[in-house]
Amino acid sequence: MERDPLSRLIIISNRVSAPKEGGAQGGLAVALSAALREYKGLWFGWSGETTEQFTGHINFQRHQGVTTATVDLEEQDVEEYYNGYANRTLWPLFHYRIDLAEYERGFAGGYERVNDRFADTVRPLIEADDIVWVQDYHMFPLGSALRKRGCENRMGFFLHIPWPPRRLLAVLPEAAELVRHLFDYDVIGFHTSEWLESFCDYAVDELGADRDGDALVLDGRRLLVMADPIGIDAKEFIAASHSPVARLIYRRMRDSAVGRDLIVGVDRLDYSKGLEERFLGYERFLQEHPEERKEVFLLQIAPPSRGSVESYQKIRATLEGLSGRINGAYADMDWVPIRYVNQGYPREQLAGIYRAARIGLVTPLRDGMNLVAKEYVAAQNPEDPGVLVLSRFAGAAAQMGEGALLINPYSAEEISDAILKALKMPRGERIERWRRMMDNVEREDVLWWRKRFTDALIGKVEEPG
Ligand code: GDG
Repeated sequence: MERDPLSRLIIISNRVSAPKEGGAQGGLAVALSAALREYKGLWFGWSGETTEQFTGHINFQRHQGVTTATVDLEEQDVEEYYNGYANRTLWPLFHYRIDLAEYERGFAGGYERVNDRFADTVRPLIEADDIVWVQDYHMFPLGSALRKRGCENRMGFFLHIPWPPRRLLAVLPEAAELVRHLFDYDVIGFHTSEWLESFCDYAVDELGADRDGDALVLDGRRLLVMADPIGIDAKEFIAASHSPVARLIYRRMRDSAVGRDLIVGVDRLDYSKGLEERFLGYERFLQEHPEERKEVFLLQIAPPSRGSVESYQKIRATLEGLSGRINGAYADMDWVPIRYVNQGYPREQLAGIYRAARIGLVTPLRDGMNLVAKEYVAAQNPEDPGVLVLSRFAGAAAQMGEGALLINPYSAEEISDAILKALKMPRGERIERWRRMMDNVEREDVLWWRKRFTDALIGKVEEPG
């Protein structure tokens, strides 16, 4: 089904990150910039800045073919909505960390207030034929708030993080209300069928929704549910890995490795990424295989994120302690087992680092998808690719499972065994495994993801009746 050429795409997400060279753009930002270049329309959200008094003033900008429209929020909004409900309540809970989730009415109230503010501000920008696509857990109630303001457009919602099992979600005081809000969208997308099934379980068992083929029906509202795994901009990333910058960094990494194998990890510094478990698994490997010790080193790139949230300060301190302890125990005058770096690198440099690495070590405890796993694959040399060691709890495992070495990140032994297996893997097997993953990375890229979602959204318009 072709979309109406007049309809624009309005993307709404918490943070709007205009395309830029380099810098640590998150997975979402990278994906959406690529999608928006294809469409007219705009990307609306929070500027990341604060203001004394919320005015709803919109700042329009245009960068590399993408129009952005951003608003500033008050300090209190940021505290309650962003640092509070989004990152201290929803993020931990949706990553199965009920031990870290905080439930405060003030957070929930701030979350609703900010979603109402977004709705008030963006509503006048939405024209009758526009398709509206809301992104992620900061904005669950936005569709509902827009409907209350008379918005009858096709509206879709995509969740970039896992959807927790029904009984975990029940811990959230506002769970039922949040899920009801989602029925004001026309389509909801998840990365995997696992997250989708958990959502359906909740809607059916707790709210009494009915399943009808690919849709759920509640109080007369029909919500199309789909698994739509996000990909990377594969062509762009392959090109990045052949750029002069990537080549230079590749050589620098190889020179500094002096014949040793590089194991690489790249993650926002977040407790969901299994960094502690990764270090412990690597430590286990060093303990169990003294003969391999000086043959490898781990480069962990972990740019800090959400530093004003206490659990993020804690994980940072834990990792500093752990890397210090492991380096203290095993380092020699000419070798350090872990290079732990708390800064981000431009994408082209990252591509060169991935390519130089014999192992990509990706060990989240839960992850909606995990784009680093796919970027690592895309950056490899087809003649001599590295091995992806991947957590079975990342959404990416559903697509990369045939080629990656899947591990349970809670088991230091499994991580250690997989590192050894990857180091010893013959070139033929490495190529065969990589090819399977690369086929998927190229086929199911970010354009494929976006098209499947917007097609589903538009398809609904043309449904009879
Ligand atoms: C959320 C979900 C889902 C990281 N360090 C640097 C850097 N990065 C880039 C990576 C990658 C992105 O950040 C991280 O994406 P992930 O997918 O791994 O993780 P989240 O940020 O948690 O993203 C996740 C994603 O949304 C999309 O739906 O996959 O499950 O949690 O692109 O390369 N980029 C640069 N320098 C760095 O140092 N340039």
